[in-house]
Amino acid sequence: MNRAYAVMTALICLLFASAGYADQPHPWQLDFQAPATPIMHQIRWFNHYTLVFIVPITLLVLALLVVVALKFRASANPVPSRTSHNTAIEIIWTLGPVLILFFLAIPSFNLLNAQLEIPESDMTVKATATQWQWNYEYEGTPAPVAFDSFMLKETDRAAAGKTDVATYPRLLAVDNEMVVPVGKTVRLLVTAAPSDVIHAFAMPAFGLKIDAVPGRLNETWFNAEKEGLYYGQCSELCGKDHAYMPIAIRVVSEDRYNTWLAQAATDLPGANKALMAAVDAPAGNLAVAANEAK
Ligand SMILES: [Cu+2]
Repeated sequence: MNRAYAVMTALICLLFASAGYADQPHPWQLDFQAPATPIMHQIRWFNHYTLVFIVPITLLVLALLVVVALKFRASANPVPSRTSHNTAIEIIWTLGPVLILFFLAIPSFNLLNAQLEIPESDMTVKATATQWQWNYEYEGTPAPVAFDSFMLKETDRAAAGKTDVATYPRLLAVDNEMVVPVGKTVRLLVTAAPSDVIHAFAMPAFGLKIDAVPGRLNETWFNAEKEGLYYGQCSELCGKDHAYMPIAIRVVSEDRYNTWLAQAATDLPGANKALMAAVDAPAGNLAVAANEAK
């Protein structure tokens, strides 16, 4: 029994390991995408916690409706009760919901606080939305690093070295990903270009969703826990190509990030190619990484 369980677990791990590197929605997915930041862990926990209240309440209301419809229907109950007050019941149905709301409000405010209170950050990236692409600007770097990020065109796949559709899915992959180091607190400034429209920066695995408004600088943060390639989308209807301005964040080790950043200032395509070669090549490099980790 135990052995069967272990085999099952191993199989499931293998199944997800292949898809796990690029964090994106899966066919028939239930629940959220796998969390990759502390905030998303908290959101996921709060979702499940809320369900503990919602499910019994929904079932209770359904049961009451069924009982009332059957027991008090005109044919079974020709003379209806004329009761208009019942102090005990009124106290219960006032205090009950107050208590329930109290138990929901406390963790809800905690979560809001955690999202809105930006911890001391290690770096700042400004994301600017335009119809219909994103621009990323790294603040406070030795040399300025800023670039546009467009959805990857199918015709550009081969040239970009992004032929693997599992890692670089259609409609989600981009030409230039935002690159950040793992385990670092990234302060994210989000806006839209002047005289553009409202967009929204959303990254489900990070629990991030914030409006990009022209003339307004919104601020949020994330701290990615594991390396990988994460996908999100513009989440505010912004015109005909709203569906075609995805967001891709590549989380890499600090060393690789620093190497990338240094090269990206002068040669972004070269920096991206070098980074991809380092992280995408599976077996060989993983073994090297594992050895380095020891
Ligand atoms: Cu948009």
